[in-house]
Amino acid sequence: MADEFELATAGPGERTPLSALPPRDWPAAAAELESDGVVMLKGALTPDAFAKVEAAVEWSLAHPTPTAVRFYPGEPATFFEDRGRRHAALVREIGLDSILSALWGVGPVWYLGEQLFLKEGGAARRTPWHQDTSYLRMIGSQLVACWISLDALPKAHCLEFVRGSHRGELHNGSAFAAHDDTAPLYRHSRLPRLPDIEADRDAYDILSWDLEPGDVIVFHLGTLHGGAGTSPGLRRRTISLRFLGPDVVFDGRPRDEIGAQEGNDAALAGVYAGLSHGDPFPTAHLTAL
Ligand SMILES: O=C(O)CCC(=O)C(=O)O
Repeated sequence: MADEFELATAGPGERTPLSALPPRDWPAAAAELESDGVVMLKGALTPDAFAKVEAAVEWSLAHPTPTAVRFYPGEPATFFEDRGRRHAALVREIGLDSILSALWGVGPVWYLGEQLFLKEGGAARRTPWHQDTSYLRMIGSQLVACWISLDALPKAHCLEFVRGSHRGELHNGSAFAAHDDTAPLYRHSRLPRLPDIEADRDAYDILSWDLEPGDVIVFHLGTLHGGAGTSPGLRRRTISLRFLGPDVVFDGRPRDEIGAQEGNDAALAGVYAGLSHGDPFPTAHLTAL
């Protein structure tokens, strides 16, 4: 199953070197990612690469995994989410591994998997503010998502980021509860509850952009991010492809003092098994690019 998409549509995943990608000031982009926790790479995908991402997302939407969910099921607009590790070949073909090596200055790059979001059928609500590191047990600077929207998005509907928040504290996750975006995921946790950023937006340095097909946002998984609600008539398909590099180690701090540690990503329990705080991840459990 893991290779189904690769076999069906993408071939073996031939690598795209940095020299074949649109040129960029990579040191400047790397500095922005390090200081802000996020960088928007304008036109990072060639039209051919973008078409491949679109085909991959459409394939995934047509072949949901057993973990696919519809958030806020009582609401008329669809807010669909799914995750998997079915697009390593795509990553190589469109050059995301080359981009990350350029941003980090080192290899190797490992693929953690993809998460898909589909919002359609009316005004779908904002994605609650959160840090992805609340749902993972990983620490390090080389821990990022490449977030790609297949649909042109005005800034008001783009994912938003709190500048520099990847250097701040780790919060409890959002439970994605309909009544309260900050409702904690872990019920018995020492992690502080998420701040209500929406209630006090002026107190935060919030970044977002007008996006066109081909743009890629790279963000550190500790960066507070949220937003990207839709208005009627706007269909928004996005994919977040997640990666780690060699400086990432196991985060042994408990997420919940009593309950399960993995939040909504039980698939990672096997990756964490037997590790102590600060241990590197055994490469056998990771997808090398
Ligand atoms: O696209 C979205 O609405 C959410 C994206 C997100 O939270 C993520 O990629 O971690």
